[in-house]
Amino acid sequence: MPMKPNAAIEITAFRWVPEFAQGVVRDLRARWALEEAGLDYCVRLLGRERPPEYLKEQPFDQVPILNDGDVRLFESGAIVQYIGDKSEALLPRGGEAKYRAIGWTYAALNSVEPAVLNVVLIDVFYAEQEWAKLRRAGAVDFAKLKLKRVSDWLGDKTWLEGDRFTIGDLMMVTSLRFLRHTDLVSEFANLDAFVKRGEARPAFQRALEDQLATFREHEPKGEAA
Ligand SMILES: N[C@@H](CCC(=O)N[C@@H](CS)C(=O)NCC(=O)O)C(=O)O
Repeated sequence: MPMKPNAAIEITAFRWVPEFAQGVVRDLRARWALEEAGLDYCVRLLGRERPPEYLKEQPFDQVPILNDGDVRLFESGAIVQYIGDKSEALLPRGGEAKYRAIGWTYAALNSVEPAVLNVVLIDVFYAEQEWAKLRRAGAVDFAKLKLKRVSDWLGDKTWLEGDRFTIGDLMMVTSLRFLRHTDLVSEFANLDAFVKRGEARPAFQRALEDQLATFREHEPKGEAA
């Protein structure tokens, strides 16, 4: 298990989050990539209130960041690409294959995730608001269009670029998992199978279990919950 207290690579994660976010907080991406790469890492846990200095590490006060010696990174996409650069298991070494894998990380973050998060925001944070009830159908249609595009591209391939798993798949699977409270992904059988293939990878399982174990350990008790 690459999670080691004194490892050179450090990431940040939350000590605890409410149940709707457990298993999808974005440090999962860093953990999963590090597990795939077989790189040891340690985790600095943060609470709901971050120390003001954290803004110097993450300008948006979010998780994750990654520190590795002189390299200090924020944004899960950049972090996963950095880890990919350290491991051919995640990112082809050069040429078109490398940049197509990187391109899919942008596609996940920029073409798919905003549409996905629109639905999540409505369902999780604003479900009771009148405007959200009116907006939901449109948001779902837009998300479905994005899912259909990915599904059509994927076809009967195992991963987005064929037989080989890359950081692009890692990012896409984690973006699609934000919809786990809906049936939207399972409406596309190949996309559903794609997400399940990602989740079945031992590296993903270890990453998920480590994130969830932290939340179990720090579950608020009594009135603080
Ligand atoms: N674009 C950023 C988004 C990071 C992000 O949204 N992190 C969430 C957890 S998944 C967070 O820290 N939320 C707390 C907050 O925004 O206050 C990335 O991909 O790293």
